[in-house]
Amino acid sequence: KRWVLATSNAGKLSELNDLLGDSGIGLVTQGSLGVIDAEETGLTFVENALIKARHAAAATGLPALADDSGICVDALDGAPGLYSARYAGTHGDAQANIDKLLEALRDVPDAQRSARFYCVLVLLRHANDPQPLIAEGVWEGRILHARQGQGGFGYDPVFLDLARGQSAAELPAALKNRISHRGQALATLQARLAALAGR
Ligand code: ITT
Repeated sequence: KRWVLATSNAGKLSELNDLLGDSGIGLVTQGSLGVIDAEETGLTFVENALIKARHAAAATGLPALADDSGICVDALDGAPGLYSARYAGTHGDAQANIDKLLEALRDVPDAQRSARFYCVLVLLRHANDPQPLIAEGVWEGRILHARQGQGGFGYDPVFLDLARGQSAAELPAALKNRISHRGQALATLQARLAALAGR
């Protein structure tokens, strides 16, 4: 089976490919099919994921998977949240986004640096599918005072996984996938699909 992945984010693509492993589902990116990014005009992660999946399904005729995600910091009232990819102004500039986040939290002590990654996955079987499969995942942690680690993408170098005492960028990719917001969301989505298939 082939699904179009409604993303231009290479980090998401790599993680979702790893997570789908030998499931029999092959992801093809919308970019490789000549589909340009949808405008993310929603006010929630769910809305944006639906917008992206519908756009990709309509343009390609394939089932479409979309991931809308971000990092929510309590001391910043949930920011960057929905705007995580463009927090510092330029879409996808992880260096600038992290710099801005560290600056915003400069004088905030550890006890008040709690944060969570949030991910919504939407699977549309076709563009007019009235019953999208929707799954979410949450990963709790804390914002570090400086970058640690080289792996992952986005905010991973400054996101501390409390249970392991390492940043998301220090965790082996397979471990990050097992515990992350995205890993949890995909596991839930796959369980739903399996339940549907078994009906
Ligand atoms: P697409 O819309 O093309 O999928 P995007 O990067 O614009 O890509 P989002 O609007 O969902 O996607 O923004 C998600 C941002 O949240 C992403 O750019 C990262 O900065 C951050 N993010 C999400 N998941 C992350 C993860 O696992 N590790 C680090 N940062 C993450």
